[in-house]
Amino acid sequence: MRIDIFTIFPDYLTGPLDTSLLGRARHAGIVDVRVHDPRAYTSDPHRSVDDTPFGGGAGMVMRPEPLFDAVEAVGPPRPLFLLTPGGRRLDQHLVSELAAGAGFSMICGRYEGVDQRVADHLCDGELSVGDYVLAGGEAAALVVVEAVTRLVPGVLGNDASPEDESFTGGLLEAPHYTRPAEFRGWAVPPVLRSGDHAEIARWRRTQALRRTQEHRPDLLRSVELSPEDRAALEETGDERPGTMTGPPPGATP
Ligand code: JF5
Repeated sequence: MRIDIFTIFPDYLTGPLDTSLLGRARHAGIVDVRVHDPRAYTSDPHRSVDDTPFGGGAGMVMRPEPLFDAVEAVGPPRPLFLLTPGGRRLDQHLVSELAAGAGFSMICGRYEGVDQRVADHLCDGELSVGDYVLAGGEAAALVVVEAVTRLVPGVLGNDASPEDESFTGGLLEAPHYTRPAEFRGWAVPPVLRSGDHAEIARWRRTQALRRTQEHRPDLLRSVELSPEDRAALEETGDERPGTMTGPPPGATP
């Protein structure tokens, strides 16, 4: 997979791209991430990449010429996205689609703005990583690269597929625990140490359902729930033996 990134701050990306999973995947030749600086494609003596906005106003706007010249010189893989808070929101579905392709590219905008002709006549789409404003698209580009490349076969360090993890099946993950079995008085849920794998799978499903209901009820609406799932969600999760202090709500006195 090839991913090209256009940024006026290439140094911002080098550390993350050379580190950990992604660094190893690049070194192994599984992913080919190329960073390009539009400033290198300027021809004016000042090598300027921005200019004042037509119509007035604060801040500077990224000039179209260096971006068009850089993209046309490099011939990056398409689709080419402009990273901006106004773009299509990245989600795990889009991440999987990008991971299934041969590559894509991104232009990092700056918060003041990018000449509109870049979005209109150079890019194939605009992409957002969330409803907040960054100083530039660089951190957003790293989010996209990391989410996509971890799905590329051979990138994940272990042999477990990423299938089991958060958002697959549309639910948040069940909680994880490791040793010690008791830490500062907090015990690991006994079911996880029972060796009963069917019971453990049921417990994890229930935890995933309840967590999703609690933190992301919007996700739950697009999940197919079995009768067992519905039953697990209807229980409060508080019915540990010995903790009941009164009748359940609505009980007949
Ligand atoms: C940017 C204009 C680019 O802030 C972002 C961003 C937020 N979510 N996804 C991307 O990019 C930088 C800001 C304003 C253009």
